[in-house]
Amino acid sequence: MKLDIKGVKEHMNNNIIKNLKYFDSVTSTNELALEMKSENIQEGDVIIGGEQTKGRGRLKRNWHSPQYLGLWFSIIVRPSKDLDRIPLLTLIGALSVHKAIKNMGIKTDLKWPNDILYNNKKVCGVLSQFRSDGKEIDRVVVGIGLNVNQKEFPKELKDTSISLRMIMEKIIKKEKLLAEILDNFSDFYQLFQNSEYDEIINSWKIEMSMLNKQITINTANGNKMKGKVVDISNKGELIIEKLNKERQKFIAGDVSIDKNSIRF
Ligand code: BT5
Repeated sequence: MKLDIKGVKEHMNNNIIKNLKYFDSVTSTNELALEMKSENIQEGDVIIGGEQTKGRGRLKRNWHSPQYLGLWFSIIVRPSKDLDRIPLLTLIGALSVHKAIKNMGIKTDLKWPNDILYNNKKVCGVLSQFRSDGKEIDRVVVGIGLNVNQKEFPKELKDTSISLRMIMEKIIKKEKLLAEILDNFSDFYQLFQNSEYDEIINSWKIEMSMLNKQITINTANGNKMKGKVVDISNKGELIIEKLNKERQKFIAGDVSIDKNSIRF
């Protein structure tokens, strides 16, 4: 069913989110949010799509976003922070969703940096992008894709994806859920603006099962590295310890937990 924006607003209670802008069909809510003229946006605008015809993942991957079956939206913020803190906003996006669905009784796992998994299947992905005018950040767009009411997925996603409906075995109302996610985002964003980074990272680490596990990380430039996850820095970097005990930080990458990984 189509999202009822009035219903979302009725459930929402925070100081950050100001305007919910709904489009029945968009190419990509992130794309739209990035393209809008500076004077037409403000912090706390949210662009929501009923469907996305060209939904995007990281590294130009596709994000399957069928009509009315999920929550496909982008939150626009204009933080007063240095660029190197921006990755934390991706973590905040995922944490906000994670907390809302935990409240529904669903226990999911946060996979650094941008995934929410249930039984190893992806229920949500986050893509943060920014626009800057020279040195200054003009806006950061935190794009969130949450599978809500799909009954099935296309062949290529079937084994790796899941929706809340498939988990709960019932149709989920999207309005209250979105309101809660936006309220959570607002709370975490306030911590971010107050530079309370450790609070954010601690909330993340509690819910992340890859801590202390052996993983392989594939970086955007094609490098592969193995190690044990030992921490997340307060800039949102994954810190791994290699066999020779040397530690290395990563700001992006695709992580897989190695089979037979031992929990230390
Ligand atoms: C992501 O990328 O997970 C980021 C997804 C962000 C989507 C939101 S929706 C609103 C906003 N507007 C956009 O255009 N994007 C954002 P990544 O980690 O690179 O994962 C992408 C991979 O996930 C794909 O290559 C597929 O394998 C898989 N995938 C695609 N659609 C999926 C879906 N609906 N559910 C689960 N997995 C999916």
